[in-house]
Parts: sequence; C-alpha cells; structure tokens
Amino acid sequence: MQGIFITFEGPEGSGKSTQAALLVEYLRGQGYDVVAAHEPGGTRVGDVIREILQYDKTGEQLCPETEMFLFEASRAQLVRCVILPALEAGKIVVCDRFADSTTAYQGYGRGFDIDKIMTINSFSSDELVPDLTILMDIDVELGFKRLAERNEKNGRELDRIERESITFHEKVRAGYLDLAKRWPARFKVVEANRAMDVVGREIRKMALTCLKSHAD
Ligand code: Z5A
Repeated sequence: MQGIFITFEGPEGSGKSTQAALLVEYLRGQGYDVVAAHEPGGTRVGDVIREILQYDKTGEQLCPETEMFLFEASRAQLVRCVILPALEAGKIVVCDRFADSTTAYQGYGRGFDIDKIMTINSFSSDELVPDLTILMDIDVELGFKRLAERNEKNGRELDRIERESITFHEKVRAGYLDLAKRWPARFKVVEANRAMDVVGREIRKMALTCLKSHAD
C-alpha cells in the first residue's frame, strides 16, 4: 500500500510547526502510523546543511544559488532516507515545509525563475508531490510578532532568512497564494491568524478528508 504525504507550508510564525505536531499527535491517537519530518534537516546530512543555512556557521556569505542548492540537497537526502521508505511502508508522512518552500522563498522571494526551480524541485524530490498541502496564511507582521514573543521566551535570535526585509517576506507570502491558486486540488489555505484550537480543528478535518479520499 502507498502511504499519504501531507505538507505544511507558509510564512514565518504562521504556526506550521505547532499545527504539524498537533496533527501528528492527533493522527497517532486515531491509530495511524505517522512519521513526522521537517525541512531543512531531518537526516544527519540535512541537519549539517540546516546549520549552514540558518546561522551562517562558516562565516562566509551564502550566494543565493548555493542557498537554493543546499535546500535541495537537504530535501534529496530526506526524501530518499525518510519520506519514500515511510510512504512505501504505507505510513502517513507529515512534513513541516517541502518543495513549495523553495519555490516560494528562492523563486518568488529571491527572484529565481519559477519554472527552473520547479524542475530542480522535481529532481531533488524524486518527483514526489504531496497529497495535501496545508498553507498556513498569515499577515507577515503578525507572524513576526509571534516569532518575537517566542524568541523572547526562548532566548532565540532571528535566523538568516528571518532577518530578510518585510518586502522579501511579503513576496514569499504572495508567492504561496499564487501556488495555491495554481494547484487548488492539492493546496488548502488556512487563515492562520485565528486561535490555535480553531485552526487545529480545521486542519484535522482537511487531513481526514484527504485520508478518506485515498481510502475510497
Ligand atoms: N526555507 C527556504 O528558504 N527554502 C526552502 O526550500 C526551505 C526553507 C525548505 C526554515 O526555518 C527557514 O528556511 C525558513 C524558510 C526557509 N525561514 N525563514 N525565514 P525553520 O525551520 O527554523 O522555521 P520555519 O519553518 O520558518 O517556522 P517558524 O519560524 O518556527 O514558525 P512556524 O513553524 O510557522 O510557527 P510555530 O513555531 O509553530 O509558532 C511560532 C510562535 O507562534 C510560537 O510561539 C507558537 O506558540 C505561536 N503560535 C502558533 N500558533 C499560534 C496561534 N494560532 N495563535 C497565537 N500564537 C500562535
């Protein structure tokens, strides 16, 4: 049996990680075998790449092209070592960010050609396309307000991409909404500015509808 692949996408502070974790917990509680994954990272190689991408560990400025290929390299490893084996075993995979992030951030955000990015995405992901993509849409300023509150609590700093301008993040958000219009059957857009439990209930319904349609 082939498993089901669900991805979470959206701008910073939209609550992707929170809602992905809640969905994994809910589905496991319903008896499903669920693998949780995230990008960048999620493998030993991917975690090293993540450090370079997030915090400029080398001290050398990343060229935008290098940045794009590092995200793709992290994905290539995650797909082959974690996601495909789980799907082939009939499991549900819930992934916090996937290829649409590269289209949104490096394509719409950095300005690389969208079709070229999507071709490279297909190669890195072995042409794997999610069954359901939950796009957590949020006003950029509200997302950053949430991050600031979280970082103050945890003593964390904004990472390299989070420090990009508001204009960059607005382009990313608009890019995501464009992708959702392009693939309305795969994307479900969630208004992420609402209370966590309200958003969570809506996402559970979307996931169960997706699972049901694959079971029929
Ligand atoms: N990136 C890229 O450029 N290209 C790519 O191909 C890929 C990624 C794959 C990864 O960062 C960065 O890499 C990301 C995109 C880029 N960069 N940026 N900028 P990451 O993995 O460290 O983090 P993230 O994916 O950007 O997520 P995040 O910043 O951690 O935010 P989030 O997952 O959307 O939100 P959260 O952590 O669940 O919640 C944030 C806070 O809000 C937290 O305190 C929550 O308790 C709170 N929260 C959550 N929901 C609510 C509601 N409903 N109400 C109130 N407060 C809430």
